Amino acid sequence: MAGTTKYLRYIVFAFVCLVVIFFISSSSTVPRDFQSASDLIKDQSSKWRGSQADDVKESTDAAKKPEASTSPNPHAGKTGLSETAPGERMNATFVTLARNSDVWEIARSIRQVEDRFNHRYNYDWVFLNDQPFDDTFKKVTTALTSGNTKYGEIPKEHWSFPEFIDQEKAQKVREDMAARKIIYGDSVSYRHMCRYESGFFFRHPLMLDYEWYWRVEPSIELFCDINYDTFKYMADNNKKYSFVLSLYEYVETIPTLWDSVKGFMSKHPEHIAEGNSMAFLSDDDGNTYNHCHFWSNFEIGNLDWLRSQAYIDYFNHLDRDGGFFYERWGDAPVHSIAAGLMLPKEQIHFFNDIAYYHVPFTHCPTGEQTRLDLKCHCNPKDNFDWNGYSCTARFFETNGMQKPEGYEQNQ
Ligand SMILES: Nc1nc2c(ncn2[C@@H]2O[C@H](COP(=O)(O)OP(=O)(O)OP(=O)(O)O)[C@@H](O)[C@H]2O)c(=O)[nH]1
Ligand SMILES: *[C@@H]1O[C@H](CO)[C@@H](O)[C@H](O)[C@H]1NC(C)=O
Ligand SMILES: [Mg+2]
Repeated sequence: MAGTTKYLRYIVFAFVCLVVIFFISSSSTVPRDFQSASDLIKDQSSKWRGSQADDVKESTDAAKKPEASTSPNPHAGKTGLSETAPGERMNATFVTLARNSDVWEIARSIRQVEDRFNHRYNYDWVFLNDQPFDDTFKKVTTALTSGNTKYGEIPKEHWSFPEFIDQEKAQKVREDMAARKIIYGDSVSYRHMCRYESGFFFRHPLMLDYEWYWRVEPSIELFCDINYDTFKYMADNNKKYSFVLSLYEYVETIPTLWDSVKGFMSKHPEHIAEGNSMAFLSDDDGNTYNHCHFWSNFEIGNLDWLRSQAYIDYFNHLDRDGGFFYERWGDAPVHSIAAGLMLPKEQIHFFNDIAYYHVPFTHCPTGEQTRLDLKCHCNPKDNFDWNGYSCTARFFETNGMQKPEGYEQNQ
């Protein structure tokens, strides 16, 4: 019994000591309380601007005057982001396919695109939906964008089963894919979405007014400033299609896609470009598909190319073979194969400086100076490009391009 009380006394004593130590240590930051609110904010913002850890430590040092906590930021004011960019605008628009229920997820995306790029350029934004957009969707998205917004309903014939599709067969496929737990394998609407993005969005009446598009999906993130007109870059450099992430497609969703592509190639050899990117798509000179594709939830591209006879013939050929419904062909491999075969390889651009996230992958530039200059907030460790599941290394190799600074640390 006496032993227990002794221990109890030790514990109480130890506790009192801890309280005293805590008080002494925390009292050393007391002068902070006498800093003005604006000094505190400056303090915090210098942390966020990424000034050296030493400066942050100094600011909590009781002996230092509050002024010592702010250090000149070498990056300050360099981008002039608050101003509207001078010069002409391109014939271009953002485009988003979305449901009314996606409003808050697309709101997040818009805010990021505006903050990082479009508040200087004020490009238009076209929203497309198989249902009429509701007032909330229109109100929220219009408030967030700096350009004109347009809301389009998709004509029924672009979002339904073509008459040549055998409904029973398509249903069996969905049941089978559901049983095999293939992602979106049982979804009809997902298939309409993929087919729409593959063959129709660029022909929507609202899109006919434009030459260039930038596709934006719900819940994406942009991690770096974009201080130049990406559409103009595409035009000036003779680019037609672009990407930030590439990967291997889930084989179960496209077992016969390449057979259909081969059928197209022999039917329309005139549409196959000299000096194309076949080496990106196939390891055996076109016999089989290696499943590499550009991730199409991000795209900056040329609408006139998608509206060209070559692309329309390609889409119609694939559509006829039925794989949008009898399998689950995605618009990413469909667009990628088109770009890979029908464009000279120099016309496909990798935007290393557009840092991007769509669940579950991140593109973050590996070069430190790039990230500092562009005020990036992504962790380079999250970059997917030089990982074995990405096809971006293959893109660099097939194009004879030099890999960006810092890529080795990322493998
Ligand atoms: N209007 C409409 N838009 C849709 C429908 N299904 C998907 N979308 C949109 O089509 C795009 C792609 O759909 P997602 O659900 O993002 O498909 P995903 O990117 O493959 O998969 P997640 O990992 O879920 O993002 C998004 O912009 C969606 O908002 C639909 O039934 N109707
Ligand atoms: C923009 O591009 C579309 C499609 O090419 C074209 O029809 C339209 O005339 C262009 N508008 C302007 C202002 O150049
Ligand atoms: Mg998505």
